[in-house]
Amino acid sequence: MDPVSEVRLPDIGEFTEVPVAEVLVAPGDVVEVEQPLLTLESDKATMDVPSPAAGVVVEVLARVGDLVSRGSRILLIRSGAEEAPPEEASSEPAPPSVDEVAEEPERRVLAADFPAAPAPETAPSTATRASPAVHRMARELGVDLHLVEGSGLGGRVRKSDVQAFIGQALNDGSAAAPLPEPLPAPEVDFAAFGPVERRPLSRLKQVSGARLHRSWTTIPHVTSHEDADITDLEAFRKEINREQAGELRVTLLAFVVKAAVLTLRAFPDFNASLDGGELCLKRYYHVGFAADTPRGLVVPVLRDADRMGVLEIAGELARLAARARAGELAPSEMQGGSFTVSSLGGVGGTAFTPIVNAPEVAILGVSRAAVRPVWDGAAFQPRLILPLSLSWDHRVVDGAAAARFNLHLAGILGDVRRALL
Ligand code: CAO
Repeated sequence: MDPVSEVRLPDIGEFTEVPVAEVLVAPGDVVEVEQPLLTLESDKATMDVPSPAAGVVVEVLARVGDLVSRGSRILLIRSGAEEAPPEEASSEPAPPSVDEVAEEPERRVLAADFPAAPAPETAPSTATRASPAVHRMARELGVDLHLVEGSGLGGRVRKSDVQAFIGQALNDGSAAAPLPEPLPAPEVDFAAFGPVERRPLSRLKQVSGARLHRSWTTIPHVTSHEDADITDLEAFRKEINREQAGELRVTLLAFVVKAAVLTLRAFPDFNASLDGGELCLKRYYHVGFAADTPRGLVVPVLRDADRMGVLEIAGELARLAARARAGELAPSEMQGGSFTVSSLGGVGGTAFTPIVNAPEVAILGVSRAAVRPVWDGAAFQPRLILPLSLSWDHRVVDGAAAARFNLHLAGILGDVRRALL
């Protein structure tokens, strides 16, 4: 039988009566030389107490909370043993090792599922790989200790490891803690509340819905609103339509597209896409427009709108809208857009928040024009006012630029002579 010896606390420098924060071994554990036995935690420092010998732990004398100093008895160890004595072995499967438990997938899942749940203030179990102080530090800084490589004995994570991990994360841009998954929609038995009818979503709605959801959740949207006085433009439009004598119907949307292209020329950041860390500024002006069809929303793209006059734009809009409603658009007719206009003017509404058509940077929503009283400095005048709602990606542009964009656009729509400038 190998001799049993006492393990006492070695010299720990100036520290005396230091609380035991964590006991890392239990009777029957096989320990190696230098394997941490205890963690001590004072106000100023946290330290592991390594085993001076290899052997089997016979009895642990120190408990969490005990105050220990140099020479305090920590545990009894049967030195020289390579493995646990046969009488202590059981038919139960061996418990997982410290590392196995620490890396156990379930533990990660739980940690990710409940990131905001406070960790217990009691001393952690032997399954953890860091002292309570390090756990507390990691918790305060939002660091998942499972991701931190420990440089301490047996791979234990030290404060310096957490600091190094944060420094690295800040450098490589991965510092932000992953957001928790949104809660799934609650499962409700609607039929329990009254009669219901179920209808499958069209394929188009499934596809466009997924894209809209992606845009809405990945792009920081802001919508800026502006009113355009289109009283004169509407008179002009009617005059043009009279001249067309039914050959071509020029809708307001054609003027809006024309004015939008001229505004994009003046504000190129809105005719762009984020591409990696760069902004890809497009030198082409392909304007998509949302079209309501029996199958759902589609966005045909008017190519090279900058090379067209209003009449040509009107003709192209009518042609593409008809093809959209008939479900005849080719994929190429819905690709390559650099900016989108979504007009609900023919339907109604005073303002709305269009969702940016990623990877574009901005989308213009157009609501229904209405006659409103506008103060001209001396009296209220009845003016036809068109509400504009520009949604934009705040990663690329800011509010001042969006407000200027809208003012420029409203200026052209308010006086189409500006299109000549
Ligand atoms: N204010 C007042 N009247 C408006 C208007 C506005 N902003 N925009 C259009 N109108 C009028 C038109 O002038 C037209 O009247 P007239 O026949 O007297 O000229 C009437 O409303 C119908 O216009 P329209 O909708 O047929 O034509 P359009 O060029 O304005 O729009 C299209 C074409 C394809 C964009 C449209 O049919 C459509 O599908 N709109 C829905 C877009 C949509 O769903 N957007 C939301 C996307 S997010 O879900």
